[in-house]
Amino acid sequence: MRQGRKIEVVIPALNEEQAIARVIADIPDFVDQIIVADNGSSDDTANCASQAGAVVVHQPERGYGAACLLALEQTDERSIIVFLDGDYSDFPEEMPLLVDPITAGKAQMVIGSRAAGTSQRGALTPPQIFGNWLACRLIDLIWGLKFTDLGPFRAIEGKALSDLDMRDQNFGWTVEMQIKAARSNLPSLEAPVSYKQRIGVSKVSGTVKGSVLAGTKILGLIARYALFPPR
Ligand SMILES: Nc1nc2c(ncn2[C@@H]2O[C@H](COP(=O)(O)OP(=O)(O)O)[C@@H](O)[C@H]2O)c(=O)[nH]1
Ligand SMILES: [Mg+2]
Repeated sequence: MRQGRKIEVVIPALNEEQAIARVIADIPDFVDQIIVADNGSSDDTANCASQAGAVVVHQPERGYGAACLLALEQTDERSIIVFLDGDYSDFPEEMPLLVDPITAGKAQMVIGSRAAGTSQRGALTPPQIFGNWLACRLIDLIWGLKFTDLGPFRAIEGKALSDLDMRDQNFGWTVEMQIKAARSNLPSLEAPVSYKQRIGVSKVSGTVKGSVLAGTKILGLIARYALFPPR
């Protein structure tokens, strides 16, 4: 509980056995539940996560978004939901920066911006920096809401998140949430967060294939929502 609000953390994880226990250990004590959504990791991620005190859900459908959607079934709409990566690149101890504006009623969604914060050299790849900047510029141009990053570390009101009716099964999850927040004028803020080199191997931006797939998916979603806005 934080300022009388229940706080639940969702961590999508794929083969993060080296990092997941350290991520969970650094999560502040005020968090009520930690849910690790495992996508059939071939390493010991699930076991390491449950030994570290997390609830583990198993999502057979591969994909970051699919993992988040399954984890959300374990959460309470009255909670504040915090998303965090499982590779120890975020600083879980900075969670109050994201949660407190929501408990204070200043916002319903807070994005942790690595662009506005301090990143360790090499923690963000040049295509990632450019891609996030371009996506944020387009969201501002099309829907008039300013963001500086599509950062994974973020907090949102549980009810607001379910009202956004999230659908994306993989790399489009973060941008879908920000597009829908902009389209529905959800009171949103950013907070500068720190970012460091991950432990282990990247599944997305650290690979050419992952970067191209993620980049295409992100720009494709922006184009789709701009040209064929769902009623
Ligand atoms: N469950 C699940 N998690 C994933 C998948 N792909 C990536 N992740 C997790 O999502 C987070 C971000 O992925 P990562 O490889 O670090 O991408 P990067 O930060 O863009 O390099 C990490 O915690 C990964 O373990 C997936 O297909 N399923
Ligand atoms: Mg990462």
